[in-house]
Amino acid sequence: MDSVIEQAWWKECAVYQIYPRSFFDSNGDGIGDLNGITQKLDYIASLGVGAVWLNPVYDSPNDDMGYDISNYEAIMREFGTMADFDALLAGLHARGLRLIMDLVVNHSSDEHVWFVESRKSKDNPYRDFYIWRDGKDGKEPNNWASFFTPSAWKYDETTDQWYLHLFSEKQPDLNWQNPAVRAEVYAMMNRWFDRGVDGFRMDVINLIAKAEGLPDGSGTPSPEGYVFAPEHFADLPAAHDYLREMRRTCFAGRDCMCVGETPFSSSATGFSYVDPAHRELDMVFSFDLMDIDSGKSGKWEIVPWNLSRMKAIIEDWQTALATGWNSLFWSNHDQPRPVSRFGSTSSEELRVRSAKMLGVAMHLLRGTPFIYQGEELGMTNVPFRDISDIRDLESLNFYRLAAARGEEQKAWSAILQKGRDNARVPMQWSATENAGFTTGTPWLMVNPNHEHINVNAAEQDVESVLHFYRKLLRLRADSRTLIYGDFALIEREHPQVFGYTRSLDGETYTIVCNMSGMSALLSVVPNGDCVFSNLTDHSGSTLQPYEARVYRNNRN
Ligand code: ISL
Ligand code: CA
Repeated sequence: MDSVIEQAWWKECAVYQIYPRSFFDSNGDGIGDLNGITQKLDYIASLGVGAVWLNPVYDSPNDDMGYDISNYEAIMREFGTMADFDALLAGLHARGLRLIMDLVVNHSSDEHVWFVESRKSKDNPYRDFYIWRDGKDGKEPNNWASFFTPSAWKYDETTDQWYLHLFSEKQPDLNWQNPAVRAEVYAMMNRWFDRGVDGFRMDVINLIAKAEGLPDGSGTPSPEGYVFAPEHFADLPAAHDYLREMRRTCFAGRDCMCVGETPFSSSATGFSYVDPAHRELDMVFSFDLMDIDSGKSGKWEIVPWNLSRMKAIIEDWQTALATGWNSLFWSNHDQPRPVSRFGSTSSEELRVRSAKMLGVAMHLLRGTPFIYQGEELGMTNVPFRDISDIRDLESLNFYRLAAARGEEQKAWSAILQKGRDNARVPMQWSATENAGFTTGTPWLMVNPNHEHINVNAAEQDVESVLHFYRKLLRLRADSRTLIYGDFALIEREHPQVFGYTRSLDGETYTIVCNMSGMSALLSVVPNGDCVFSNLTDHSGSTLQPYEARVYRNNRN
């Protein structure tokens, strides 16, 4: 180990991500809630994680499922009360679990009082909390495309100006150039810290600074004629300045962590955020792996993923952040289910085996593993019947635009593979109606496969993905080498096997994973004993389809 590597709780634990709307409904209204999470705390603790990250639980009109916040210091009514929140926090802390909150401050809801004021008049004290511009010849101030709608601008009649929204029209971008905005955000964060939360996951935090003069993007226009221009809003120097200011103002003297979601960032840029020399963030969520099956026009242009590219991405990030720290994840609330995407659902046996293999491949890398709810069961993508089953605005907007071009068939097949609702259907607790998630009508359909993929069934089956995940987390938690050891890629040219070593103080772990549905011959059988595997028979130089093995070699 690099002796300069600082030890920290957030490096040693795994984090369980909870999408509160879909975790557990305690009062039968079909919507998951805080009390529902509190009722499941023993389950969460049983996984062996050390922290929980909650997707946004703040007051919100839910245009983008809580990522449009109308009050940063109130709990969404459907999720409960501040007293429920305090009870959840106390319950987590009583079990030695830390709580990481979502921080969504690139934008607010248009129903936030700041924006309600801001849009009233050009001289309103909150006017400069957002980014307002005059139109050009009756059109948008520039050609920027938004993530969710054709244009990133919305005209507002009251003052005859346009406001910027990189996401939906109900998510106006905050103006971080304004020191008053920054002061409000930092004060709000400090109040949450004072309440006892242990960290933040920072939504699109590398987008908070926009290029001076808001220049037009020069890339290829969308069919609607707008240009997606991250060169003018991602990773700008001012974003680093703001994050350093935030670090000083909110984190000094606290043992808290932050992980920034950073779309578009390269590994070099990622390192610039987590570089211990001027630590702005503790970790970043990179998108390189999540974009591995996206074509030039973005996520909906689906291309097959390829193992050599996957190895290159992982090696790149592991190497670039060797003196920093990585986050490790196969999915989250924005991504399809990993077993459907990178493993196999062709049989029940292979679903279980490949879900376990993916866990091994990711969690023993150098970094902090994040587990998205249901991953520990090997939950799969969802057989949505048609667009009326979908609730996510990203998929709905994409479908609407595609339909206008007569391409709804193509759009639908892309939504089935990559739509965000695949991850957002209710957690599968039991084989009973609605997967045991609610006694009412769930806000989003449950996956019919809850009849065999569910927590109850997994608890009773010693061979389940769930039991395997518990063992995997324990393996990592008990080993300094697996936490802090150096990474090196092996089986570099192998077309099926992803392999690497982790080494510390003379001990080496070797991890080999067959990422394919065909048996694979290892070029070299690793030294040492096979101490962990997803198959009971794990000898020799041939890996079965989706087999994973962990070897340990200790020369001391
Ligand atoms: O979800 C995506 C791809 O399907 C991304 O484009 C996503 O919008 C982007 O990664 C930012 O995500 C975050 O901010 C969004 C919110 O909708 C996502 O849920 C959140 O994770 C806006 O707040
Ligand atoms: Ca509820």
